[in-house]
Order: sequence, then structure tokens, then C-alpha cells
Amino acid sequence: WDRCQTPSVKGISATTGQEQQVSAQEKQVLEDLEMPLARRQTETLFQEQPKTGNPYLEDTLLRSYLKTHLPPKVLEEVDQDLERFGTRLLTKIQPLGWECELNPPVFRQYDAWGQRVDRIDTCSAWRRMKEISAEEGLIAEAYERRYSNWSRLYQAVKLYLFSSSSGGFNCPLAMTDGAARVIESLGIPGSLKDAFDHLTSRDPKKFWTSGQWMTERRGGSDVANGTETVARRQPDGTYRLYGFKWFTSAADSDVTLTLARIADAEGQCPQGSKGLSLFFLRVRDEEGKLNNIQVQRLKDKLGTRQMATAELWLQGARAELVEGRGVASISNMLNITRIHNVIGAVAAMRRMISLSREYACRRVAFGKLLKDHPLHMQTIARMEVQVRGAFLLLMEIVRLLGLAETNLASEQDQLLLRLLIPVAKLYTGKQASAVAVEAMESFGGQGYMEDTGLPVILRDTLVLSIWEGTTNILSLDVLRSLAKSQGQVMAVFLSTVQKKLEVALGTAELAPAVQRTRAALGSLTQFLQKAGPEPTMTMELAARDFSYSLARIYTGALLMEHAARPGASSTDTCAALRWCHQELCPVATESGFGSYGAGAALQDSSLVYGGS
Ligand code: UCC
Repeated sequence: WDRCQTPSVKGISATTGQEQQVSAQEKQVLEDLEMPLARRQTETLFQEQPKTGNPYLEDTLLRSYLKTHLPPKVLEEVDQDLERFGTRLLTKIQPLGWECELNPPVFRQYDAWGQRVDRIDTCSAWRRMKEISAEEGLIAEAYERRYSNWSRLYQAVKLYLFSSSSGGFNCPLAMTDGAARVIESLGIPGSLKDAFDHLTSRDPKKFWTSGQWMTERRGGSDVANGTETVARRQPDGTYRLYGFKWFTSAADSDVTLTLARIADAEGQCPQGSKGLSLFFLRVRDEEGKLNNIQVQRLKDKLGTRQMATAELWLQGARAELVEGRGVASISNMLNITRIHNVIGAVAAMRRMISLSREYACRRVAFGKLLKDHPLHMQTIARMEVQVRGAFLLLMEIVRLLGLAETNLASEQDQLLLRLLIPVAKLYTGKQASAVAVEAMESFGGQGYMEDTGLPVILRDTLVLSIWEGTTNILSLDVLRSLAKSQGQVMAVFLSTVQKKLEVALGTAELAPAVQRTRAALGSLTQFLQKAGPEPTMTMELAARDFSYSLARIYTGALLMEHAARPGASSTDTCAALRWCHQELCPVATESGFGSYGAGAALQDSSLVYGGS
């Protein structure tokens, strides 16, 4: 208080007349200091923090989906657990997630006495997340199959609710799930039984997480040509791995799956995709000593800073051969981690929109709450349509996965799942980035402030279109699924959408959306007929727009199906109509524009590098 007083007030020496004047001035100044004018005027401008409640109870779309699809007995049990979990997320897990952000992992290469230790120290909140993951059965639920084919969907819902509060722990969980799935799909070989039990355990003391060491210096996307790690067979049948892994996410994991080339007696290694084998290894031994691995450094990343991503030297790491067809085997893992990526994308969108929506009920601008500004509401509503579509696409995939894992999936279901995983991964990754940026803007300058936590969500969202395969790589994977199935995936796609449209036809209000989707299906079919069955330059150039078209058409059909169910709300109809109002088949439009010919490719180069 004293320091705020100016010298003219504190020690004035003057005549009586002057004294009276000074005393009046002094009084005024003192009054002003008690309630400064500037402060009086700005007191009403304090920002109100948006506060969201139980994420399960607040998610009306999630709840209506579960009510529609789950058998009543399953719904009853699951509903209770999710409400309890929602409270735990709100009161306990969210604060832990923030602690993880504030205390990122620290790498200590040497101990005080100069010994190389290569320790990755994580914070207590991160370690607590691991225990909570086990207690909540975030991996176990999918493998215990208490609810048969619905177990996978139930697990995905828990992960979706957990994701935005997990402080980045959703990443190791994705890889752990992927590793468990690979082991399970191989029939749980005896030598991996113990690992499988750890990965799927509900006991926090027993639970292990897994890494997925795929990326080397020469290959992020091009795994087949970029993998240099060599595996040397030992007399006891195990292998020792030598190589350098350039990105290893969640490097504090207990075990990992990784790729290497098996050297023959002469030390020669087979090259290319077919030369890669899949290995399992424990990162540390029982005493915590690294398995002939050196940590070179931790990565300095834009986001996901709560999670340690490391560069690792494998210097004879003991490993077990899992499968000879390395890329094909690890693709089973990729398909699971890509679904987790979708979960992360939908969760991030939902979180940002919830915060934005809540803030609009508190923040006054131009004399009224943001929620009473139609343009602001239009912006949030557009985001809401995006997240609704993405959510239903996610549920569709995990529903199909649940069927596949319990041998209840038809051949069509399996083909559809193969196609929809890359489609959903690439599309929701892009949606999430766009929604996160838009939602951040809805907070004005506050959205840009670190301590609001909003930039963290944005940073962590931006990686979703990169890891687990970039948008273009995933678009090419969509083409791979077409080629491998000789077009069958498309036949199933078209007939499934048609069936959903027939359901939608029962609701008159949906007619314009049905009509637009039918037209889009027609354009898509025409495009495919013109492109022909063989992989061509046209298909490669069209791959991204083609995948976007599949995503938009299928999501539109899901929104309509949801809006046509008994008890659907006018909001469900509105979301379906708005979704289908966008360009549903961009590949047809661009094709008409001539974007996919050899001439267009030359133009692209010239636009990028300049040309005469
Ligand atoms: O590790 C990373 C970060 C970890 C963080 C995890 C967190 C994620 C969730 C977070 C939650 C919020 S990132 C590492 C990411 N790396 C990638 O995703 C790799 C991207 N590259 C690709 O996907 C490429 O397309 C490759 C590697 C698959 C291309 O390899 P090839 O060898 O050139 O491809 P081929 O020859 O076409 O395929 C080899 C075999 C074939 O089977 P066979 O031998 O039976 O003909 C393919 O059919 O693999 C099969 N295959 C697949 N099978 C390839 N892709 C798939 C697939 N998606 N599904 C089924």
C-alpha cells in the first residue's frame, strides 16, 4: 500500500492555504487509492472460468447412442459405471492430468558419480495415471469380454471420456492395446502369455504398458525401406537387436513391439517390406536396468509434452521373435492405435466445444452473453455438427471391431472395418485440428493463454494427423484396402450406405439429406468407374479427396440413421441435414476440374517450385 503512494501525498510541507488545498487533494487521492477509478471501471470485466461437469452426464449424444445400441442389461451396468467414472474424472483425474502437463518427464543421463544411468523420470501424477488405467480396466475391459462384442465399445467409451483428462497417458494406452491385440491375434503364444496378462491386467502393481518402436531415421512413413535395425539370432533361440530408433513414444513403457531385419549366417539382411520381422522385448530387467539400450535424448516436441518420446540405441537388446511378416503383423497394432487416434480426436473436439459452450453462458460482450450472439452460436453449432459426425463414426468402428474380435462379424463387417479405420483416422485428425483452432478463437485472447490449459489441448491435437500415419499415408492405405480386397470394400461401403438411407427415408425431414447423399453416391460410383480397377496416377492424386468423400458420405449416413431412430430429437435431424449440406463428394468435383491427370501433376510441381 505504501509503495503505491506518490511522494506528493506522502510528505508535503506548505503554507496554511496551501495546506487546506493540499489536504483536500490528499483526501481525494486517498479516496481514489481506496477504489481507483481505473479499477472501478474494470471490475466487471473479470473473465469467468468455464466450468464443465461430469463429462458422461453432459454428453447427450454419447448417452443417446448407448441407449439406442446397448442391450438393456449391459446398458444398466455400463451406465452406472460411466457415471461413477465421470465423477472420478472430474474430481481426481483432471487435476492429475494438469499436473502431468506441468511436470514433464526429465531425462538424466548420468548419476552424481558419473555413471551412465539413462533414467527417464516421470512425475507422480503420470505414474498414478498408470495405476488408474489398470483400476478402471481401460485395457482389460476389451479383453475380458464381459459384455461379449459390446466390451470393445464400452472400453472405447471409457477411453474417450478419459482421453482429454489423461495428461497424455492415452498414448501409452493406445500402444498397450495394440500390443495386446497383436499377441491375442496370434493366439497368445506361450512365451507371450505372461506379457499379455500384464498388459491386460486390472492390478496396478502388475499392469504393464507397451511401446511401438517403428520409426527410424530413414523412415517414418516408409517403414519398409527405412528400417535398418538388425536382429542376430542367439544359440538359445532369442535375438539381439542392434539399431537406432528415432521416435519412441512413451519411452518409459515396460515392454515394446518393434521391427528388425534378421541377419543370416553371413550377416546379410533381406531388404524391403518382406525382410522385416516383428519382435517383442522388455525395456528393463527386474532390477530396472535397461536391456542393452541407451537413451540418446528426449525429443523436444510441440505438444504431448507430458509423455517422454526418446531416441534409443539398441545395442544388443534381448528380444523375442513374434512373427516373420513384420509389417503385416504390426499393422494389427497400427489399426488399434489408429482407432485410439480417432478416440483422441473426438475427445479433444468434445472437450474444446464443451468449454466453449460453457464459456458462452458466462462471458458478456457488447451488453449480452456470448450465447445470445447468433453469429457466435453459429460458429459453435458448426463445430458441434463436426464432433457429432466424428463421434458416430468412432462408435461405428468400435462396434465393428467388437464384432470382429468375438467372431460375430460377417465378411462384410470385416471389410467395412478395414476400410473405415484409415478413413476415420485421417478425417477426424483433420477435423480435430480445425475444431481445436476454432474453439480456441471462441475464447478470444484468453484462448491463447497458457495457464487456461487451452493451448495444451490445441498442441496435443495437432499431432493427431501426423502420428500413426499422416493424412496422405492413410489415404494411400485406403487405396491399399481397395486393391487388396479387389474392390470388395467399396461394394460393402456402397450397400451399407444404401441400407442406412433406406432407414432414413422413414423420416420425412431427412429427405433433403437422403437426396444429397444419393447424388454423392452416384458421383462416387461414376468416378470409380472412370478411374478403373488398376492403381493409377489418377487414383494416387485422388486418394485424399476420395478418402474425404468416403468419410463425409458414411458419416452423413450415420447421422441420418441416428436421427431416424425412435425418440430422436430435432437436434439429431438438424445435425444430419447440416452435415449433408456440405460438399459430400469432393473427389467428383475435383475430378471434373481435371485435378488428377498427369497435366495436373505437372501443374502442381510448377505451382510449388515456380515455373515459367
Ligand atoms: O509410433 C508412432 C507413435 C506412437 C504414438 C501412438 C499414439 C497413438 C494414439 C494416440 C491417442 C490419442 S507413430 C508410427 C507411425 N507409423 C506409421 O503409422 C507407419 C505409416 N506407414 C504406413 O502405414 C505404410 O503404409 C506401411 C508401413 C504400412 C507401408 O509398408 P509397406 O511394407 O510398404 O506396405 P505393403 O507392402 O503394402 O504392406 C505390407 C503388408 C501387406 O500384407 P501382405 O504381406 O499380407 O500382403 C499389407 O496388406 O502389410 C499389410 N498392411 C496392412 N494390413 C499394410 N497396412 C495395413 C493395414 N493398415 N491393415 C492391414
